[in-house]
Amino acid sequence: MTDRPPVPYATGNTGEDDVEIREWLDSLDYVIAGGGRERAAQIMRRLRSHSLQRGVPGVLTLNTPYVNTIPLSEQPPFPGDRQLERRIKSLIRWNAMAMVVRANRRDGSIGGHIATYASAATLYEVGFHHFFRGKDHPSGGDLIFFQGHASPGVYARAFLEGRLSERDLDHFRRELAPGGGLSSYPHPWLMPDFWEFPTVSMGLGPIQAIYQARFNRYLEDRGLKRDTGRKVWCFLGDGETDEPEALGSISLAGRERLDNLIFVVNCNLQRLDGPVRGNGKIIQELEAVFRGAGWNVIKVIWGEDWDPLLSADREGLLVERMTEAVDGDYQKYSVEPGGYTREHFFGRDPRLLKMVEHLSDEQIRRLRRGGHDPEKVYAAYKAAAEHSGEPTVILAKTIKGYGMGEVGEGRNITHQQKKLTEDALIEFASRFDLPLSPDQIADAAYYRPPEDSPEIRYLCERRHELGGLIPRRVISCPSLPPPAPDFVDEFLKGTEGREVSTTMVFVRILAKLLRESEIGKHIVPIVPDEARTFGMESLFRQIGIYSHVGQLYEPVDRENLLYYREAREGQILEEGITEAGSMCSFMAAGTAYANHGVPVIPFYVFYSQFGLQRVGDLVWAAGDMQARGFLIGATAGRTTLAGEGLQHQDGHSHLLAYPVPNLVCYDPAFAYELAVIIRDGLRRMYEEQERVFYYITVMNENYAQPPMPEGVEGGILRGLYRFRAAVTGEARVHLLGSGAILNEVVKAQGMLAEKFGVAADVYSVTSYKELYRDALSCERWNLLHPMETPRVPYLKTVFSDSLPLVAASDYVKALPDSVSAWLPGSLLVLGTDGFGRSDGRAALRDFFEVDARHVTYAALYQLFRAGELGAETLQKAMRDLEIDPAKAEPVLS
Ligand SMILES: Cc1ncc(C[n+]2csc(CCOP(=O)(O)OP(=O)(O)O)c2C)c(N)n1
Ligand SMILES: [Mg+2]
Repeated sequence: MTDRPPVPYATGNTGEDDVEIREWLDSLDYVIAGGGRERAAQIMRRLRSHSLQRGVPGVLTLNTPYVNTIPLSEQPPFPGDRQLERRIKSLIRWNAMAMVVRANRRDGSIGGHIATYASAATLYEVGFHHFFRGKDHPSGGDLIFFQGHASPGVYARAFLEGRLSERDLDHFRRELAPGGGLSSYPHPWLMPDFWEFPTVSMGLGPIQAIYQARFNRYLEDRGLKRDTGRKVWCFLGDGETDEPEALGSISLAGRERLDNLIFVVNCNLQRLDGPVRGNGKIIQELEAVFRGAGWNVIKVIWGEDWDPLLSADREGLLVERMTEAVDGDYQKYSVEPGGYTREHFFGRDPRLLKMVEHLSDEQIRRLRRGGHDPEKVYAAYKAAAEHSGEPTVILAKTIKGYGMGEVGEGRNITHQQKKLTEDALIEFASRFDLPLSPDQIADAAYYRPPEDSPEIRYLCERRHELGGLIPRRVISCPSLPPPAPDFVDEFLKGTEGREVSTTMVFVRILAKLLRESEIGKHIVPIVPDEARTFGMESLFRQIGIYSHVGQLYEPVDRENLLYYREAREGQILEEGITEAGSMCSFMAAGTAYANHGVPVIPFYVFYSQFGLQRVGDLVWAAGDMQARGFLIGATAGRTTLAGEGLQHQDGHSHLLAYPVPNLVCYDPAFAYELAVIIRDGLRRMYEEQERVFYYITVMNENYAQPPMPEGVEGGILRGLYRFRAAVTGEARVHLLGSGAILNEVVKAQGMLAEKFGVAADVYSVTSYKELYRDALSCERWNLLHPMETPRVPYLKTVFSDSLPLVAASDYVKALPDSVSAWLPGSLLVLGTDGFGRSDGRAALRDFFEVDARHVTYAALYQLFRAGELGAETLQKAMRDLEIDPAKAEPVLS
C-alpha cells in the first residue's frame, strides 16, 4: 500500500485507550443530557474561539465527519409504501435502460445514457412521490432542473404515468422519425409541452437554478407573484461541479438566503472518463465549498445497513476510517466482492474487522450508500424543504451504473455503456425483481403494469396529490398591450443637431417604457455593474435596485439626486460583475411567461464584447427555452468604442449571433431605427407571443440623430432601407453602412459628390442577419417549388440595378459578405476583422480602413473596376485621400 497524505478531515481519534479524549467526550455527553444541545453548542463555540486564541491549529474547518448529516435519531418516519415504491422504481429503471439498449440495438450510433439515471433513480423517485409539486398544486408548481443525462429516467416515468407510449420510448433520440420522437436531453424547443429547462450543457443548470430562485423572490417582492413556497430543485452531477458555472454563483444564493432553492448533487464519484476525485473526497470538498458560501449542507452518505455499525462505533473508529478512505477506494469497493472491502476497508484495524464479523461477504458488498436509500433521501429532502434562511445542498453518495452489474456498475467505462448483453439484462431483471419473461428480458421489452395495478394506482395517486405530472411546460400568460401610440414619436423627429449616442437614446426609451402604465412594471432592467458606463444611473433612484433586504446602510451619495438606492421593491437587477449570472436572470425573467404565467420584459444591458462571446452557451440555452426579451450590447463596434483596446472592442458579436436560430439581431445607427425596432420587438414578443428574442447593439459615440425619412419603417425592420439618395444626379454606386459607421458612409457620399463628381445612394443596413435569413428562406422555397413564381429576396427588391456596391460596418467583413449572393451588383466589403487597439475613433477607423476616406476610395475603386473611372484618377484619389497601399493588413497585424 502506498503512503497516503494526512487525512484532511480526520476526527483525530486515536482509539479507546485514549482516556483523556474519552473524558472530554463523556463530559460533552453529560452537558447534552443535562443542559441540552444548545448549551453544548455554546460551550463548543466558546471552546473553539478559546483554542483559536491559544493558537491551536486545525480548529477551523468547514467539514464535518464523513457521515450522514441527519443522525438516525433525527430521521423522520418514511410516509410512503417502501415495497411499492421499490417496485415502481425498478420498473422505471428497467424501462429507462431498455429504451437506451433498444435504441442502440437498432442503430449503434444513437447513444444515450444508462448509468447516470441508474445511480440517481432513488434521488428522483423520492422527489416524485413525496416532494415535487406539480402545476395544479394549490401553491403552484416547483421548478425542477433535471440532470440532462438522466432524461431516460424521466421519460420512463412518464411512460408509467401514461403520458408517453411505447412508440414514444422507441423514438428516443429519433426525433425525425414519423410522428416525432423524444429529445436526447431536456430541450424545451423540441418538447415544448414537457421540458422547461435546458440543462445538458454542464454547469448551466445549476447557475440558472440559482438565478431562477432569486428571480422567483424578485417577482414576489415586487408583488407580481404571490409567495406560495414554490421550490427550485436542481439536480446535478458531481463531475459537473468542476464547471465554473456550477459553483461560481453559489455565494449569491447563500448571501440572498434563498431557502426556496435545493441542489441535489448526485455524488456517484464518477464522471465520464473516470473518478471525480480519486485521490480525495468530492463530498467533503463540496461540503466545505457550499458551507463556506452560506448553504445548509446535508450529506447523505450511508444507507440504513450502516446504521447498526455506526451505532456500535463508540470510539469513532469506523467514522475515522470512512473519513480516511478516498473516493478511489470507495469506487473500488463498489466493483469488488465483499471480501475485498472486508480486507481493505475494515481490515485496517482488527477492531473494525470485528465489527463486521457477523456479516457475510455478500452482506458487506450490499451495504448500501445513502443515495440509494429512500428513507435517508426522504429525511434529507424533508429537512431541505423545511429549512429556512439558507439554500440547501444535498450531497448524496451513490454508485454510478447502480444495478448494471459487471458491465457497468462503478466501472470507469460505465458512463458510455449503451448496450447490455443478454446476461447483463438477466442480472438486471433479477436484481430488481422484474416480472418479465425470459423473452421479454432478451428483447429489453418495455413493461407497464395494468392501469389498475397497485403500482400504477399508487404512482398516479401520489402525483395527483402533489399537483400533477412533472415536468410539464404550460403557457398561460396574458399578452401585453403596445406602448402608448406616441411612444416612438419623439425619436422619429431626430435631435435637431444635438449630439447624442444610441446608448443615451436607449436609456431614454427604457425610461419611457418604465413609465408606461400597463407595461412599465413588467420591465426588468438587468446590468452587470455597468449602469454608469451606459448612463443608466438615473434609474437607480427612479426605480431602485432590487434587494430582498432593502437598504441596511446609508449610501455615501445619499445627498445626491441620483443616489444608489436599494429597495425591496426595486426594479433593476444590478448583478455585479457576472455576465453569466446576468444572462441567467435574463433567462429567468424571459421565461416568466411560461414558468409563472407573468409577462416580463427583460432588458439586459452589457458590454457587447462580453455578451455572445462570453456567455454564448447560455444564449443558446435561452433560445432553446424560448426566453423573450432584449439583449442590449452596449459600447459596441470595434472602432466606435475608443480607447479600450483588444479585449473590449467588439466587432464580431453580430456574427456570433447568426447561428442562434430565434435571435433577431439589429445594429441600428439612429434613434428612430432603435425606437422602431424596440416597438416591433415588443409587438412580436409580448403581443403576438412569438418564440424569438432580440439582440440589439448600441454605441457610445455622440452624433446628431436625423429625423426618420418617409416610409422606411418596413425597411428598418427587414434590415435595409435607403437612407439618403444621391445628392447630385443619378447614383453610380451604392453605399451601405451600419451602426456608427453609417455616418462615415454619409461623409463618403459627400466626398464622392464634392471631390470626384460621383453620385452615391446611401443605405442603412440595420440587420445583415435579417437580410440573410430572408434570402435563404426565399431560395429554399424556390428550390422546392420550381414551377411556381419564384419568391424574390427583399434585397433584390431594393436593388433593381446592378451598380457596384460598397458596404462598411464596424463588424467583421463576413456580415455583408453573407448577403453578397443576392446583390445584383458587385460588392466590396469594408470591415473590422482583427484584434482591436486602444486609440481614438479616427485612428481606429483609419487602422481598420472603415472611415469615410476608405469608403470613398473603395467606391472609386469599384467604379474603376467597372470601367467607369480611369486609372490615373484612381491613383490620384489614392494619394489625395492618403490611402497607404503599404499599410499592414489589420486582421493580422
Ligand atoms: C459543457 C459540457 N461539457 C461536457 C459534456 C459532456 N459530458 C456529458 S456527461 C459528462 C460526465 C458527467 O459526469 P457527472 O457530472 O458526474 O454526472 P453523472 O453522469 O456521473 O451523474 C460529460 C463530460 C457536457 N454535456 N457539457
Ligand atoms: Mg458523477
